[in-house]
Amino acid sequence: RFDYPEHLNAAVELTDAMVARGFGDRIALIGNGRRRTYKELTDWTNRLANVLVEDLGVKPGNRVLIRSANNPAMVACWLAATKVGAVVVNTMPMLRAGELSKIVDKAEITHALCDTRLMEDMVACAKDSKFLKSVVGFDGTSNHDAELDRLALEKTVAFTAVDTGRDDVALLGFTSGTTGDAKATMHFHRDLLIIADSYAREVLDVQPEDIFVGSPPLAFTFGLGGLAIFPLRFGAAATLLETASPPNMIEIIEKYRATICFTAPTAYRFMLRAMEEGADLSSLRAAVSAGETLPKPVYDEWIAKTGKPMLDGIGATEMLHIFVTNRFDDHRPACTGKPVTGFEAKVIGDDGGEVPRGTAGRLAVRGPTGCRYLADDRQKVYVQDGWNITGDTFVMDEDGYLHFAARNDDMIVSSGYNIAGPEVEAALLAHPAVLECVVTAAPDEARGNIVEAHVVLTEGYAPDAETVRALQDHVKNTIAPYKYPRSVKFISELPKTATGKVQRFRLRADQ
Ligand code: 3SK
Repeated sequence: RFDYPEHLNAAVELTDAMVARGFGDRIALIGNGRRRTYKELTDWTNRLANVLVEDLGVKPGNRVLIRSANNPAMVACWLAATKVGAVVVNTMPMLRAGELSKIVDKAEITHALCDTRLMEDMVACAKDSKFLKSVVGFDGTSNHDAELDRLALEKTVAFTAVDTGRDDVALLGFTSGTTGDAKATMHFHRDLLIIADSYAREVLDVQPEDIFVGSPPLAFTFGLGGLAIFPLRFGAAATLLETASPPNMIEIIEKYRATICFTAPTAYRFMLRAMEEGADLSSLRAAVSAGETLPKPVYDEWIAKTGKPMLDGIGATEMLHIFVTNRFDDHRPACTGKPVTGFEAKVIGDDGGEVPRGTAGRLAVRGPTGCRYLADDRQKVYVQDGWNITGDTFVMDEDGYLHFAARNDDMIVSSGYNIAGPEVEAALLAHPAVLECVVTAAPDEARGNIVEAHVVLTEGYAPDAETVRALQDHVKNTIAPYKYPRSVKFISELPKTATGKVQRFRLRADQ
């Protein structure tokens, strides 16, 4: 089904090959006030690729980290690094030095390309790294006013991409493990095209006239697919927002008449309210919702207001992108749908066997894009006979549709972000006011869930608003700010079993 030549460089397919196919003059990327055609993007990535090889000494297989918010320069860096045969790790701008260091160590990153506005934590991470030998800044605002840009401007636009194989690793997708440790899955050059040729082609039927908009970071494979790979694969255009708040997305949808949106239900809820105030979202032909469960009222209201279904889907970094989805002509409320063509899904019990329809169990998925952990014992546990055992409990109904039931681990999904509870606990415990703590998900109207901390205070600290603020600021300064506990509750002791094990469920039940 996904029949690619043995020699394949995904970045070439998304740039040079698109120019060769006649898309050169079409707009590929819009961001930071500028539009880039496919020809301009191709030339830009080739210049950068020349710098990576000639000036930075990047060799095929080297791991290259990119640190940036969503902007065209980040896309250009990712494509350039892919063209030179590097294995790319895209990272979110909110990550702190400690979080970057875990990634650098795990992936053995040798080179980092960093938006100059985000250098501080990158440099702090590089200082003590035994792997990272070069950090070069680029201008994320696309004014070409940084070292990487200056070097690129001196280069030619001709570059012969490294002759990578279709099964060479091109990308490491990082997610925080449930304990906050760094885990990554490896993706091949062909995987980057498969997600476009399966989900984007089959479900979205992307056309060159489409204009994409959305909020997920390019560092999250949901964003990389939805805001870079899908548009570029089909000669469409992507709008990239460094701050993809719902109002900013609405502005872009209205300005460019965007047609396909990728975001989480939280943002769609905001858009529904904005429509009542006159926001014009009529250009949208596809609203893709993933990252958290889509509440039935949002699904219903979207259909009522737009006449089109919102496409709820579930994906995973392990599988690169969405593998189970609703479709325009086949969708149900409070339902994630059926597998994307080329993927299989089943619901299994504790013994690994499939459970009867209507029974809850672990969702397992098998498909061409996964699942290969990087140097991780998880491979033995979570990948069985090619099936990736996800962290989600689902029910498959009599008709084969999948319905989300719960998460199985300590991951908290808030506004589409996966937040590992134990990582927030570790950050809180580093504050002198915290004697013990447990972090749970608390249901939230706007965000789906929020991070809630249950804190036993050290003697001498007051359970007041000032302490709450101090703890929240401390977490924001220690790990990526989006992980901070929006709710902090003070308790006199943690509920524990006779053997001293914390009974998290009792704190959840208290909510
Ligand atoms: O559902 C998700 O969280 C997801 C993860 C990675 C890639 C795509 C998606 C939708």
